[in-house]
Amino acid sequence: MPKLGLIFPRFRYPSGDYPLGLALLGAVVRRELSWQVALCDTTFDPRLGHVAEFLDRERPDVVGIGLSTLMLGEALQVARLAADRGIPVVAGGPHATTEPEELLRHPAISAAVIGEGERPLLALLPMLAEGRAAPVPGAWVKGRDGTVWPATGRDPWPDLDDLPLPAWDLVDMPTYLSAWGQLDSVRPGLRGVNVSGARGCPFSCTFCQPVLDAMFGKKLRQRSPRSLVEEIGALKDRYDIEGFWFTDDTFTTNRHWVEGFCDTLEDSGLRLLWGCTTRANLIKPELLRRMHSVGLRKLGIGLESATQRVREGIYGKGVSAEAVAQTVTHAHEIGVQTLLFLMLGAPDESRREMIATIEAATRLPASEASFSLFVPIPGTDVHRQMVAAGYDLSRDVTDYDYYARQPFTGAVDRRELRMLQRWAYLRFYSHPLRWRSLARTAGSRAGMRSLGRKLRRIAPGSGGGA
Ligand code: B12
Repeated sequence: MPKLGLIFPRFRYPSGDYPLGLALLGAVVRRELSWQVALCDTTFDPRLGHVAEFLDRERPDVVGIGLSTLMLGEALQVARLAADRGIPVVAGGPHATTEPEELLRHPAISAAVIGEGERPLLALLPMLAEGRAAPVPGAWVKGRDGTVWPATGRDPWPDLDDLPLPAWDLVDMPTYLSAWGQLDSVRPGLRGVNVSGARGCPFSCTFCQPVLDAMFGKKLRQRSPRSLVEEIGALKDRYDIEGFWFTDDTFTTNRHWVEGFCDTLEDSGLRLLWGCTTRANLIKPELLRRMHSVGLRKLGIGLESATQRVREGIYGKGVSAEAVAQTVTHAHEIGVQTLLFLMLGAPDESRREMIATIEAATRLPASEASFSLFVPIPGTDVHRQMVAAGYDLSRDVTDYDYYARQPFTGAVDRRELRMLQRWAYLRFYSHPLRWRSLARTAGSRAGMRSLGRKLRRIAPGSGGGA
């Protein structure tokens, strides 16, 4: 029986978020092609030697690598290890979606899949295993003589309910469960896992689109509440989870669907705690109350910047600061914690504007805040706009570090920007509004572990923790 070797080359910023996309691909390949599948995940053992051992032990017929832009450098090294052993390599994930041509220029890579990988992979595997090359919907393919067939478009999976359960047996789930931290502020050390309920995003934030569009399309496609609750039930049976977090970009886009999900979850009797991310203008207090009644305890909300000029003029967010303040306050009153997403360092953002964002976030009764440094991801609208405005973004993307360094010089220099980021965390978490939850975190070993991971991200010379 032929074998697929999947590789998740996450060498930096380990986190408790398991490679859900790869686990799904593994399950689909097993079900549809009856191939064997093995998975090498470098998250908790980030060494090239670990990958080489995997390749020599498993001897896969084809290797599939999933990569975001942050993983590009290591992914190319991993591809070379496979090619040195004569194994054809197919790349997929966000970076393959936005830069397929660039990836195919690399001698070790034979195909790059655009967006959803399930259908293209099923078509590619038998072909690559036989050493053939031909056009495949949803993939860029390179022949042995260097001929390249571009993808004619995406080839999405038509019915999300028809996907098998992710192949959890391929992943080190016990380690992921203990490293998972999405609901740590609710209860430190809570055992949980991520789930995905939908694909597609109808919104147009310039720091994200059209990358998400290219991956999953503009139209929102949702799983039925029943299929989702079955997956959550299976996770409870197998791993005794206490909670879960939705990776969906905007969980409450469709209110009726959310109500249906809440009913189905309630009927299941599972009684788990959970969280999700949404836009502040898409969740009214009645819906929040209903979600809270079936276990919602945390909501991720993007404010990005408190100033209209940056939030709307540069990021095109389409959500007012007032809507964010209202939703955070309502959630607080109802008993749902909020995690605010903010960015510092837009191209010409001034120190004063950044301080306004830090102060606005600090005043809100949110339990957590994530102050990222703004980084223009290749393929996004804001990246294009910056290039048109004359910014030099030619820097090698393998040198990008989304947490600790900007690849361009903005109105505030890099050193000061990092200082502002550290000050933002200090200011936010030292405010009396956060004292209670800080005390809870400090009082437990799991809480301190999770705090340590977050602090490593902003510490001088940092390299780990997500
Ligand atoms: C959950 C999540 C995370 C988790 C980690 C998830 C993980 N296990 O890697 C956390 C919170 C840690 C995270 C961190 C970051 N993330 Co993130 N994240 C997401 C999110 C919201 C959901 C991912 C997911 O589970 N999707 C559902 C599964 C089913 O899809 P999937 O994994 O993409 O897999 C499908 C395809 O990509 C493809 N595929 C994937 N691998 C492979 C492999 C092969 C061989 C093939 C053929 C196909 C294929 O097929 C899969 C099934 O259809 C996405 C947005 C989104 N809606 O997808 C952003 C997203 C992936 N993240 C992004 C970014 C930028 C980041 C950060 C850099 C941001 C930051 N400053 O914090 C960091 C970097 C982390 C890192 N090491 O790379 C970008 C990536 C853009 C890019 N060009 O790389 C995305 C697309 C959001 C966006 N639009 O900006 N993230």
